[in-house]
Formats: sequence, structure tokens, C-alpha cells
Amino acid sequence: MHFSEGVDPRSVDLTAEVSLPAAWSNRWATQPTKPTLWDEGTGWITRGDLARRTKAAAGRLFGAGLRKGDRIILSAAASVDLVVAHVAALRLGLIVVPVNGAYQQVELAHIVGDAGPRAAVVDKPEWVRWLAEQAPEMTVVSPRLDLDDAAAPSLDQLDSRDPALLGYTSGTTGVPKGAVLTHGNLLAGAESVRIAWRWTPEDRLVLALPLFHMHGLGVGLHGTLLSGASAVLLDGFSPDAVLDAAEAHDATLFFGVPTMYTRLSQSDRVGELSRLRLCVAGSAPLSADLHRRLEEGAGVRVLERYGMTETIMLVSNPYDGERRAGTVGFPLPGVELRLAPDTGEVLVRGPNLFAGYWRRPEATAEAFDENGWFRTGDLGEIDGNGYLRLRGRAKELVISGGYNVYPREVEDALRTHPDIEDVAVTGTPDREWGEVVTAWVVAASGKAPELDDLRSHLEGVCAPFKHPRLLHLVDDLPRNALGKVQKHLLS
Ligand code: MCA
Ligand code: AMP
Repeated sequence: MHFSEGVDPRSVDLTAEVSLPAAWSNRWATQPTKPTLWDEGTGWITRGDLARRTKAAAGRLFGAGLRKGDRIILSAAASVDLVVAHVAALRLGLIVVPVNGAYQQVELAHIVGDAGPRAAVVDKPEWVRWLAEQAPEMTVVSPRLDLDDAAAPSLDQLDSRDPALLGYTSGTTGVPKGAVLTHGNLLAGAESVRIAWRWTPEDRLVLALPLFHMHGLGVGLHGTLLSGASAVLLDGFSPDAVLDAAEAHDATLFFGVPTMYTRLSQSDRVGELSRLRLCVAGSAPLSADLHRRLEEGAGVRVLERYGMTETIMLVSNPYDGERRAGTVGFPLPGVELRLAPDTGEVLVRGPNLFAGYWRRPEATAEAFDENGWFRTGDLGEIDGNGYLRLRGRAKELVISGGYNVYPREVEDALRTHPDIEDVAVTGTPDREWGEVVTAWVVAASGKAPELDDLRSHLEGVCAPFKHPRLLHLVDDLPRNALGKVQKHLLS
């Protein structure tokens, strides 16, 4: 389904090149003068520049004492410097820990405590302070890697089973855990979409997604470099910035979350999307209505796909066949998929599947069934033509603008508010954000808190995108016999 005509799927080995750094080095060795990455401050750099700059950067990291297997936090606005630091870390065998720059001190502290990083590449002055307080021995640098020059050791010496990245996610429940993705996982994840989306060296991606999540990093950036293609890095999203970049740089691709497509559809320039060869949506459901509006308004048939931090990409609508609105399509090359007979939960296997949660054997055991199928926590059904439709989630998760919000975390933080007796957090469907975080509050002793009180209470505790945007005051919360809140009754 996802292969070009004439390609025998059995002849395709997604991890034949062993690791992304090995594959990238192969690309850089040919056509070293071909442009590969652009950002506003730097302009274009070539494949050869990237090879040289990442080698030098790896030398500096090595000189600072970092060795294979050490963890390094990466959290900064998208830029060529950040990509150089990331690629250098992978080439050296370090384990990259990407972190959302909106996180507050407590959220960052959890990841630092869990991952035990030896270094951090960050661009926020308060993070430098927080890290110095929590882990004074850690090397903390800006994306320019202002460290002493040192000779680069041998690079790209990686096995496909070596850990490459810890992607922090809450899985189906509980506190954020680091999903350990190996070099083989990252390669398989990028290779499957390279094949399915017919990504070629001539392609140019407008990359306005953050580089601290799998969508921007594992798909956008890794896919670009693996395909020998090029990308325009934007530090943040706006419809005009994307459409200007597409025009100025003759781009062919755009990847975004549904909130970005909603905003594009509201722009009177939406028709300009049609200059692109392919627009891909994912990270949250793209409504069938928005799919149709983009087709009518811009003549663009957006290709929707489905993935997770633990698995990179899983399922995609076809490049050549019908891109069916409201569905996510067919399993990508290498991915096996089935639905649990009793619940309809989507279960998957494949070379892209993570190796387990960092230092959490119990959570890892729970995430897989007895035959090694990974439980996604998403509920699905397969239509008569084989397209997967996601019809809900078994896990408690709100997705706002493509960012995941775990109700439990927000509830725990709100419960410390003196005017709150009890609280439940849910997602309310919303045209722009997909879902908005909603708090259902039982007020303490009759004093009713207001939405702004809740939001200021969370300031400094949770990233702003987790703050409730809606508040409902209720007399009590519906609970079942076991005392668990029946969230489906809250609406
Ligand atoms: C920003 N704000 C948000 C969000 N983003 N609130 C709720 N949900 C959000 N997602 C807050 C800001 O803190 C600010 O709050 C206010 O909204 C206005 O910000 P605005 O400038 O409008 O937002 P923005 O900067 O334009 O951001 C919207 C965005 C961004 C571009 C859609 O959220 C984004 O880049 N989302 C993509 C996330 C992503 O990459 N997800 C992939 C993960 P205040 O007014 O209070 O200051 S999932 C994944 O990787 C898997 C593998 C997959 O399948 O892809
Ligand atoms: P994360 O853990 O941040 O990688 O988020 C993964 C989750 O995002 C999945 O388990 C799904 O619930 C959701 N997701 C990703 N892509 C889609 C999509 N196209 N449609 C619906 N949900 C999606």
C-alpha cells in the first residue's frame, strides 16, 4: 500500500543502514555542496557544513567529558545550532533527552532527577539557574556549545540497539517516563515515512514544529536528513511565516498539528498551500470537516498519519491512494497492527517500537501484552477498505494544540488551592485547539474560585499549555462505587 509501484516490500530492510548518523554520513559524502538546513540567523548551510560542524561539536562535547551512553538534555528554539548539537550528540553515542521549553522548574526537575543527564543544551536563562541549583555538576551550555575545542573521537560507531533518545511521555498513566528509543528505532521511524511519502533529495520542508517532540524531531528533522533533502527551520508557527517561507524557498512539504491547519484555513492566503507537493497532519485528530475545508479552500488533500513518542510513526494515509478524511490510513512499512478483540485498543509491533521505559521495568512490562504487542492506549476500528479510524482513547489524556496534558498532573496541582475541595480535569472539544483543558471544581466552604485564580495558582508549577481554559463549578463529582470519577458524565 505504501510502496511505489514495482517495489517488493519483502526486499525493504528499514534498518539496513544501522543508525541515522551512519546513514546521514553516507548522504553527506555525496553532493557536499547541496543546501540542507536554513534558519533566519544563519541562512543556508550545506551537507558538507553540517558534517564538519557536527564533527567539531562532537569534539567539544567529548572534550567536556561526555561519553557514549551519557544523557544530554536538549531544549531550545529550533535553529541550525540546535540541530548541530543534536546531531553531534547522536554521532557521539550520547542519549538525547528533548524537553519542552515551556516546562516549569518542577517539571524540568522531574526529568533531570529521572534521566540523570550530565549535560544540558538550553536557551532560557532561568533554566540555567534551575539546573545549577539542582545539579551543579552538570555542564550547561547554549546551543552554540560554547565549550573548548577538542579533537573529535571516532564518530558514528553505533549499534542499532544502542539507546539514542529518551522521549518523556506519560504513556497510558502515571508520571512522565523516558521512552528509550534506540538508533534502530529512530532509523526505522524515519525510513518508513521516507518511503511512504516519497521523500526525495529534491524535497524541502517548512519545519515550524518544535524540535523537542517526535513530530518535529523524529519525523521532520530526521526524515529530512535521511532523505538527503532540505528544511527551512522556523522558530514558531504563524500562517504567514509558513506561507512566506514556502514561497521564498520553493518548499515542497509542510507538516503540522491540526491547530496549525485550523489557523491556516482561516488565512485568506490558504490557497498558497497548493504550491506544496504534500501537507501532512498528525499528533491529534484532524476533523473530517477541516480536511474538507482545506480541500475546498486550497485544493490540498492533507495526508493524516498517526504516531506516538514510543513508536514514532505507525499508520498513514496513502500517498497515491485515497486520503480518507477522519481516518489515519494503513500501517506504515514494518509496522504490524491489530485491534484487541475485547476493547478495540490498537496494538502494534515493529522495528520502530521503543526498547522500554528508562529504568522502569514494571511500567515497561505493563505496556506490552504477553505476545510483545505494545498497547497504544488508543481505541480504533478498521473500515471496510482497511483504513484505521481512531475513535477515542483508553488512556486519560487531553491533547491541546498537539501538546499532551495528563489530567492527573493538573488535578494534583489544583487540589492544593485553598478554595478547591475536589477537582476533575477533562478535555472539551474545541475548533481551534482540538480539545481545551477544562476544570470541574467543587468549591471549598462555598467560596467559588474563578478561572484566573486557577491559572495563577498553576503559574510556575505547570507549563502554560496545561492551564485550564474552562471552569465549571459543580456541587459534587460523579463517582462510581470504587470512588473513581466518572469523567464521561462530565459534559
Ligand atoms: C501555546 N499555548 C497553548 C498551546 N500552545 N495552550 C494550549 N495548548 C497549546 N498547544 C498557549 C501559550 O502558552 C499562550 O498562553 C497562548 O496559548 C497563546 O499562544 P499562541 O502564540 O497562540 O500559541 P502558539 O505559540 O502559536 O502555539 C500554538 C502551536 C503550538 C503552534 C499550535 O502549540 C505547537 O507548536 N504545537 C505543536 C506541538 C507538537 O509538536 N506536538 C507533537 C507532539 P498565554 O496566553 O497564557 O501566555 S506529539 C508527537 O510528537 C507524536 C509522535 C505525533 O503523533 O506527532
Ligand atoms: P505522544 O505521546 O505525545 O507521542 O502522543 C501520542 C498520542 O497522540 C497518540 O497515542 C494518539 O492518542 C495521539 N495522536 C497522534 N496522532 C494522531 C492522529 N492523527 N489522530 C488522533 N490522535 C493522534
